[in-house]
Amino acid sequence: MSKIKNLKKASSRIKKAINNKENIILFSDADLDGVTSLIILEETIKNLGGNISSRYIFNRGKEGNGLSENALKFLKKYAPGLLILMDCGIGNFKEVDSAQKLGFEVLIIDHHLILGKIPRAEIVIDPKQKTDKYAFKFLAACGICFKLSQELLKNKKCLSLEQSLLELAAIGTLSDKMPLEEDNKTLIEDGLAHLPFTLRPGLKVFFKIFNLGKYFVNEIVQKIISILQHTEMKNHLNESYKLLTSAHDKEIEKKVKKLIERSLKQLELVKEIVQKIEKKVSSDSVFIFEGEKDVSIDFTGSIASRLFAKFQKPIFIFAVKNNIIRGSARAPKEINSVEALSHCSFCLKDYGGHAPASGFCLKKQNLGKFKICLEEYFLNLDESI
Ligand SMILES: [Mn+2]
Repeated sequence: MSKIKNLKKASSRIKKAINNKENIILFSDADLDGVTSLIILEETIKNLGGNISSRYIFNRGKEGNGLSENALKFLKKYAPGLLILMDCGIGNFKEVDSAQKLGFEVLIIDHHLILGKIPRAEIVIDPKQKTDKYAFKFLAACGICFKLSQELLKNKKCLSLEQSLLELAAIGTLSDKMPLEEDNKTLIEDGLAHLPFTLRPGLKVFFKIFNLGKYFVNEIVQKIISILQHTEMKNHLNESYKLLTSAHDKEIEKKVKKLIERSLKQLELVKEIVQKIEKKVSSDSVFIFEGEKDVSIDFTGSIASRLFAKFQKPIFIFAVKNNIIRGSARAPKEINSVEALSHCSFCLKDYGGHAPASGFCLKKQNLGKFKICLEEYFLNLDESI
């Protein structure tokens, strides 16, 4: 079977960077797919004797989607070097150019839909590129990073490392709600088989708190996902990253219990907002379009998913902050949410994602125009079906 396009090329480039002691910068999304992608590559590169100059998990609410001028301002001190973008990047046309001007070579590892063109990065891995002949198109970013890790470790296989990275790939793939078939099915089955015996202190603790006699492995994994999917950020890293990479310390159980408490509170808040929106929805609306002032961008996705489960129609939920609107979209099978956003891209600052689930950002002044544009899009779609 053929390999994912540019996987080999990326592996050779990373090996060259390790051998030449170049700066390597790992940059990822803050959700669990992004964080597990970052850790998989970090631990693989370290295992091969490489050094990571900087890790940067971006803050969607503050910096927008993927690489930003703000992040580059911070990272430029590491140029020249190899900048690796994970679970993001495929829509960062301008920012990739800026990174190169600063002296970076850019490697994109993404799995989101291609938005018409491809950024001018040195190497782009995204199985959704038309020119990628790899048959399976629905790996999460962490699944691609796991395959890249295997390519990198080819002659230096270490079973315990591979198992430990598989555990992360399984968690990241499940958290991104990728289809549970083909490559994903294998990754998840293998990863879940190892998880109860994990050596990673930050995962071990969950199996201590949620007893395996009481819960199935996949139930515990779902708990891990809901607790670690969105955690607080400090110095461009989040608590999930810190927990999943920490050595054992006596405080670890206490820290996880705090995270559990916080995620329960967040869940309550999400439920409240969902109920509030449910009351506003009229049964004949073609799509749901609602904004909330106090909601964090981290939760627009889970609010949209809950509403989608109930109404089964296109959902657009957004947060408003400093005149900038960021939100999440969900859509039923017959509708491509990214296509809808792309139809209205003239009102948007950025957008991207997958057909059933995507994200968008715009200036507040364009909100009215955006809604009208979506109305028109869904009306035309209705007529053509
Ligand atoms: Mn992802």
